[in-house]
Amino acid sequence: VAVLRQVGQALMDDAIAPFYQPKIFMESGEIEGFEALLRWNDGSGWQAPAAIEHAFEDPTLAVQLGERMMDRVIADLTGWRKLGLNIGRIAVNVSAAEFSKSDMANRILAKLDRAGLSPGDLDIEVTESVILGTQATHVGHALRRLHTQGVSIALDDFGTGYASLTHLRQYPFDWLKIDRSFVRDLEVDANADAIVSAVIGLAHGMSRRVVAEGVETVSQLDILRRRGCDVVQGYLVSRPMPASRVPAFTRRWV
Ligand code: G
Ligand code: G
Ligand code: NA
Ligand code: MN
Repeated sequence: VAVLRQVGQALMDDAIAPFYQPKIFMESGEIEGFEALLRWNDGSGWQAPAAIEHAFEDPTLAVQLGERMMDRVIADLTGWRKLGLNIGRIAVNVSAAEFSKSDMANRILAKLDRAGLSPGDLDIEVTESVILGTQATHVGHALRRLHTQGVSIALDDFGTGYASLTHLRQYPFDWLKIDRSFVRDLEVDANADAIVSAVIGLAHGMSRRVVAEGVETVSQLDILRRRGCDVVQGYLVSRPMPASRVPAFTRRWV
């Protein structure tokens, strides 16, 4: 309860903001896009959401946090476009509770349209738990509607939850994100390597692409390159950064 009140206050104080972490094409080295990650300012600085994670389960707060993130992402992206920066797509994480409103897809599409952005500018990341939740029907409908309009859909933390391979046929995923626990063990665990290779083969066989999360070392990068991974994300490239640092990063990177 204290956490929920804290988050409500943070929303009022404008103390919720996206940080951005780049995702890089393995082959060309170009920026594929950035993942928007929620940060909140507790008075001592910008914090990762661990302490307020329960807020994502509260239907009202989850919707408010999601709306705030989407509004901030759209404002940031609009500003970067005006500067002529090639930012790529922005990926936004969406929690199960945000799908409880059945018009969720249309609200997102309308926001993009009002800002003069296109659905192709946006990526939606969902975890396996989102598609297994009580809102599964809404989720399926919303994801298909977004995908039909050109929004990319990514299945986050792939391989760590309870989703079955059946979901890969039922939902329109463009991307599988290999969870960072597999990437972390790549160099020391042949089984992690085998799983990563199999996931990449599975994705490519279905004409989907793969992002490896949590890439921290050059040796992990080398293994992922040999396995045919499409895109990498992790501290090796950059930690999540405030919006103000994205233009300089983008200019320096190309
Ligand atoms: O850096 P990191 O600690 O940011 O993120 C922790 C967890 O919080 C991750 O599982 C991430 O997917 C999730 N998360 C980060 N930002 C958001 C957001 O805007 N919405 C939702 N629903 N989850 C987020
Ligand atoms: O669940 P999701 O994949 O959205 O969460 C992303 C989380 O992973 C965020 O908390 C982000 O800060 C964190 N993260 C991003 N890159 C790295 C990395 O290279 N190493 C570790 N340990 N965490 C990372
Ligand atoms: Na994510
Ligand atoms: Mn993830």
